[in-house]
Amino acid sequence: MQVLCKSLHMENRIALVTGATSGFGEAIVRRFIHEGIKVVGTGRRKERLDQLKAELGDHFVGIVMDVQDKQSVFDAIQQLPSEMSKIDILVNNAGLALGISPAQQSKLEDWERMVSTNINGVLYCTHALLPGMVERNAGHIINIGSIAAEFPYPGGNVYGGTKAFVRQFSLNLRADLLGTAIRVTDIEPGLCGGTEFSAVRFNQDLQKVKSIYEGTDPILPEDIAETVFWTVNLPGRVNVNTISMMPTCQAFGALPISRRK
Ligand code: NDP
Ligand code: 8X3
Repeated sequence: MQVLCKSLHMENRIALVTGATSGFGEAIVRRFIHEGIKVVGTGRRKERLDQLKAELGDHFVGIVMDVQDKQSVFDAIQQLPSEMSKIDILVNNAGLALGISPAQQSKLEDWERMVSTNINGVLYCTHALLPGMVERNAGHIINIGSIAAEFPYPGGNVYGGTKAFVRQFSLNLRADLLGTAIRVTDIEPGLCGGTEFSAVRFNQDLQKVKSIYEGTDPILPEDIAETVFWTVNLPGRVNVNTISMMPTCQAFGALPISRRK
C-alpha cells in the first residue's frame, strides 16, 4: 500500500501503540501511519491486527500481546523485526474499566484486572523500551490516563486509582529523565465515544452503554489521535506533561453532601 506521507521528518520514526485493535489505539495507529511513522500495534485480538496489517501494509506490524503478562510483553518486544526494533514513540494506551459499583460491592477480580492491565501493562512496556530510548537519547512515552485520575466519582474507585498511578508515574519519569531528550506525556480524557470502553465496563450491556452517550457529543478517537500526534510533533525542546481534556458537553459538578434525615 502507498502511504501518504504528510510529515517528512516523521518518516524515520517508529512507534509502538498498545491496544491498537480498537478505539483510541486504532485511531492513533492510523494517524501515525498517515504521517509516515512506522507502527508496531499490539493487542490480544489477532484477527483485528491482521485486518489492520492487510489495510495498512508494510508500515504496520501487528504483535499479539497481553499487557498483563510480563513474559508476553518482553518476548514480543524482543522478537520485533530488526527494522522495527528501535522504538522511539511508546503509546501506553491499552486499558480498561470494569464496572461502576461502589467499592464495598465490587468484585476483587475486577480490581485485580484493572491493576494488572492499567498499571502493570504500562510498567512492563515502559521497562522493556525505556533503556533503548535512553541509550539512543531519543524517545517519547505517551500514557493514556483519564480525568478519573484527578476527579473522583462514585464507582470510579480502582479505575481512578490506576489512572492516578499513570499520572504520577508519568511525572516521576520526567524527573528521572531530566538531562535526556526523552519526553513523557500523560493524556487524560473525559467522556469519549466511538470505542469499546463502555461496552467493556458494563459487560456488554448495550442499553446501559447507549444511555451513557445519549444526547451527548463526546470526544472521538480521532480527537485523541490528533492530540497524541500534536504532542509528538512539537519541537523536541517542548515536553507536554499532562493534558486534561473533556468534551464541551462535560464539566464539573458540586460536591455532594449527605444530610441527616
Ligand atoms: P477500547 O476498549 O476501545 O480499547 C481498549 C484497547 O486496549 C483494545 O485495543 C484492547 O485490545 C486493549 N487491551 C485491553 N486489555 C488488554 C490487555 N490485557 N492486553 C493487551 N491489550 C489490551 O477503549 P478506549 O480506546 O476507549 O480506551 C483506551 C484507553 O483510553 C484506556 O486506557 C482507557 O482507560 C482510556 N480512556 C478511555 C476513555 C473513554 O471514555 N473511552 C476516557 C479516558 C481514558 P484487545 O481486547 O484486542 O486486547
Ligand atoms: C474514562 C473517563 O469519566 O468514565 O476514563 O472515568 S470516565
